[in-house]
Amino acid sequence: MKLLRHQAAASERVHSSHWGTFFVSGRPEQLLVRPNPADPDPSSLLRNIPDAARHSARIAQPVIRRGWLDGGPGPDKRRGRDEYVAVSWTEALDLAAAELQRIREQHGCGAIFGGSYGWSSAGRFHHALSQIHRFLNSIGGYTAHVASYSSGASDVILPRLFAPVLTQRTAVVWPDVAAHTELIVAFGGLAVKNAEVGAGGVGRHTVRDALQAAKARGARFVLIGPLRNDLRTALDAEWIALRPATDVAFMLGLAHTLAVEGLHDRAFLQRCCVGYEAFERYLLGESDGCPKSPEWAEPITGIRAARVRELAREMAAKHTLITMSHSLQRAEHGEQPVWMALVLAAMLGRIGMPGAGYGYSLGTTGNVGKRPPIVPMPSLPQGRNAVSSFIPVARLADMLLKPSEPFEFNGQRLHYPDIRLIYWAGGNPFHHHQNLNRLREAFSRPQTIIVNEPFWTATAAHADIVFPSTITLERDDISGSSEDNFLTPMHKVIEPYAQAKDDYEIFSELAARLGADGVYTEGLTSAQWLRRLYDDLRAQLSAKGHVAPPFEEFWDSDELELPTHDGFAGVLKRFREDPLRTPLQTPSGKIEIFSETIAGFGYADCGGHPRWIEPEEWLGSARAREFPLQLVSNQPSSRLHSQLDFASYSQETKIDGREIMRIHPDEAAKRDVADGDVVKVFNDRGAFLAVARLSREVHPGVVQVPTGAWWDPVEIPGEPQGLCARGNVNTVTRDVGTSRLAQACTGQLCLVQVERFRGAVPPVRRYAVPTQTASDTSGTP
Ligand SMILES: Nc1nc2c(c(=O)[nH]1)N[C@H]1C(S)=C(S)[C@@H](COP(=O)(O)OP(=O)(O)OC[C@H]3O[C@@H](n4cnc5c(=O)[nH]c(N)nc54)[C@H](O)[C@@H]3O)O[C@H]1N2
Ligand SMILES: Nc1nc2c(c(=O)[nH]1)N[C@H]1C(S)=C(S)[C@@H](COP(=O)(O)OP(=O)(O)OC[C@H]3O[C@@H](n4cnc5c(=O)[nH]c(N)nc54)[C@H](O)[C@@H]3O)O[C@H]1N2
Ligand SMILES: [Mo]
Repeated sequence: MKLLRHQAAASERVHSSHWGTFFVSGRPEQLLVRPNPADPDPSSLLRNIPDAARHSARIAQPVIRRGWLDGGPGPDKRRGRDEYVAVSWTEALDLAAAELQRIREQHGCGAIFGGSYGWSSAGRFHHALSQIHRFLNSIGGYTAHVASYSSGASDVILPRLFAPVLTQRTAVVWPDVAAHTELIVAFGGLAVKNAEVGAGGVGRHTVRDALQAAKARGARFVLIGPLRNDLRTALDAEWIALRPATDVAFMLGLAHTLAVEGLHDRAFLQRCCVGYEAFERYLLGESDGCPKSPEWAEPITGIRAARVRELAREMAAKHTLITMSHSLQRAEHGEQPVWMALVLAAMLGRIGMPGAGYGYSLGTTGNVGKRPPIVPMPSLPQGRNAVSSFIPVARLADMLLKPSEPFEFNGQRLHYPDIRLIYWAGGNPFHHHQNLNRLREAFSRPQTIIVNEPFWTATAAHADIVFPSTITLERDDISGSSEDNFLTPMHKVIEPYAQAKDDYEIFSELAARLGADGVYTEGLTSAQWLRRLYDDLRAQLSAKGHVAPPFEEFWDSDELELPTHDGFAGVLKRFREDPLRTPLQTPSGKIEIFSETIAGFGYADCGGHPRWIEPEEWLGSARAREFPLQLVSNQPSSRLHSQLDFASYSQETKIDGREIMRIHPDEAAKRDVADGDVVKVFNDRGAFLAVARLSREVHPGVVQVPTGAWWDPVEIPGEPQGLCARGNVNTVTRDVGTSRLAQACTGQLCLVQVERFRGAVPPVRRYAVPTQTASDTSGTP
């Protein structure tokens, strides 16, 4: 264990973010940011920090929506279109506490939706999600959510087949890839830009170097996906540009070749897996009369059968690693590719060998595939939630629009709770959710919506009560990720903006008004909490025989490097050696190629083994006649989701404030669209504007626009639902679950049409207070 110092200048303070550690100094309006010199590949996202702290997008004081203030709580279609009235902290806190109390008394705590999904900011103590959950638990509980937008399908299915998503993230570690892998078949790629971030912080960015080391040793890369730049050009990858959403058909073609040519590892399938026989009957067409041969797959995927066959043979001959990005499962029937890739890796028989097998989600963030620390990172205890109702996270709008209606989830029949109050802190549903016009309708239903936010996001602009939160630079904290072995002090660098308060302070004030401050704060200041969290970590380390320095020494350093262990890779190695003595945590103790449990649920959209199920929105569906382009809405390269979208680096990747849409030149020509034209991207759910960029790195039939532009629908003639002028992709995505099993987010893909925008182009509005704020009655300091 080591304390590290990196010779920060006297004026600099060490700080951290989801995209890395940095040193900061300078004026709040224009901060000077220097990446951690010990980081071999610091993230460019740091360039969004200098001008963020005092941007006009900051929320300056507590505000109340005019309609709520005048008319009281209740459903209201003006949400998102109303003006705001500035009030004092006391008034806002009194109103919010009284409303929480009213809902609690009249409807019970289950009527409060506090799931509050979102990435929030780095920092173990001030982590907004931990704070809001602890607060709501202290006053009686809340309706929660399960799983994530990132890996909602895998979160549910992988533990039944292999291991929980968090566990399997170390199934294959980067040092082993660098040293051993001969062939990397990457479904959805291994985009280095995605590895720039990691929830909680990234001590060292190591993915680029690991890929390069594998390449230098002679590893070959195959990229399977619609976009060429999902793998670095320096890796000389072969690009197999298949139609999006058809990977399962492609994989079945590979599996079929392995099976008929006897290239599958029968011994491994026998020893370490269950259910191969049932799957093979489907694969060979014995159960349904349709062999899943490469010829069968070709018209679905668009990939020549001969190419599939060659690749299958090469995969069997080499030390092969299959990786898969989360994106494939953030789509209709997203459970299937996750499962099918596991089956393919099992057939190759190298699961549990270093640098081979199945590296699900490797590369999707900077910390997947690192050796994890030997103790969990410190975290704020959540208390106990006395309410048992929950939703799968992406069923948010369904819950609000269909109270009391039944739905299926993971073998259970549940009912949507009747939500009267939403409280959000640390997330942006008007970024992350699909079909935003529908979400706006859903957000008109509750009686009250409360949001804590540092910035005027579309979510804040749909709330009734808005509390201005501080950003991390305005408070002391400790950062660290449970998958990374660096703990970093985050020093307060600047004073809170205007009247902003820490979430901890806001919730303490509310808890006090609701008679729960003792439970929520335990009588501790935030400085005392930091010390407690650190001391807990110290005690855990000490129990494992490691001596960590006292808090003061840690606080004076720049990083604490923690010891690591071999993670799930080590577990899999032992499992492979002796599956009976060291079983997996699945029902059979083995890898489940056939799952009796899932088969027992009787779902038509997710059966007992993986299969090709045609989605409703793909290039081969009837709907594609009307909306013939598949929109890939992937993660942005210049920001984390919607965070700091207004800041300078994010803005550099736009044109006149609008997102860029990449399109193949042939598709552009069909539509008379030239490079640089403003285009309308639309379907029957909505429309947004973007700027066309012609690119041969995009599969024909596909257009790509990154997520993260702040939703800003402008009402113009001829566009009854408005048109998002900045280019938020979720204006057009589809709000439907992956299947009855996981009910997960399917936002990555949807069908659209594109045309040159011929009207007067509406300007992109400034990132600032939505509509006109009534004159400040409280007096901003
Ligand atoms: N179409 C489509 N949609 C997608 C995806 C996709 O691939 N395609 N991907 C999905 C995925 S994987 C994810 S994870 C989600 C991400 O969705 P989110 O996690 O909701 O997105 P963020 O922009 O990170 O939102 C975090 C919010 O927290 C606020 N915040 C930061 N720090 C603090 C703080 O200290 N206190 C408070 N109160 N607030 C704070 C930020 O200002 C920001 O508004 O999006 C999903 N949506
Ligand atoms: N810079 C940056 N990095 C990030 C984030 C960010 O916002 N910014 N967000 C982080 C988060 S929360 C998450 S969950 C991860 C998400 O990690 P991922 O889900 O892996 O990331 P995406 O960029 O959404 O998708 C990766 C690629 O998948 C490809 N793809 C889409 N559909 C298909 C398909 O049907 N088949 C195949 N073969 N490929 C397909 C697309 O070409 C896309 O570029 O990224 C993390 N990293
Ligand atoms: Mo995510």
